Amino acid sequence: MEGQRTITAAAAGDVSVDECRLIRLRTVDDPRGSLTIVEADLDIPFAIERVYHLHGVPVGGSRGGHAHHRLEQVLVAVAGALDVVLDDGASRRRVRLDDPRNGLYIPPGIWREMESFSEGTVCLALASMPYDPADYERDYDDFLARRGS
Ligand code: T46
Repeated sequence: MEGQRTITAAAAGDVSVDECRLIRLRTVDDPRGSLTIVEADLDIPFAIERVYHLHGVPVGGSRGGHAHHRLEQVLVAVAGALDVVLDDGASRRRVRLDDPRNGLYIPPGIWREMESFSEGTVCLALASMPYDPADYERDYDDFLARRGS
């Protein structure tokens, strides 16, 4: 994880969607199946404070529609597939998560929407902070204004 930028809350206002990236997670394959590993501060660039997973989302359903002021996350489609739409107020990227060996790192300051869930999708989220409703930006116009867009 060398050379990566440390993102503070103050810097989150100028984070680009290019700073979201897929992390190929270490995986051990053998005849019994595969085992994928995530160690905090080793495989992903933060200490994990919280874990949750999304499941039972209707096919084609969507979630999200917010940004975070300070939270860093890694999302992993441990089963099924979904699209994550990333938006920094100037640019958008769509990333398909359909491989349990891939984690999508999302820094603070990025608007995200999750769409196009397939049947039986389970999306694991590894989060850098405890749950804090005050960390959410849920109004897209406010988000754009804060980003100066
Ligand atoms: C994100 C995407 C990927 C809690 O009580 N604790 C928690 O840790 C979380 C994550 C949620 N909640 C409650 C708050 C709401 O009453 O669960 C309910 C659903 O949360 P929300 O509408 O924020 O769910 P999503 O799927 O839109 O967003 C979630 C995360 O909240 C968010 O941080 O990036 O997944």
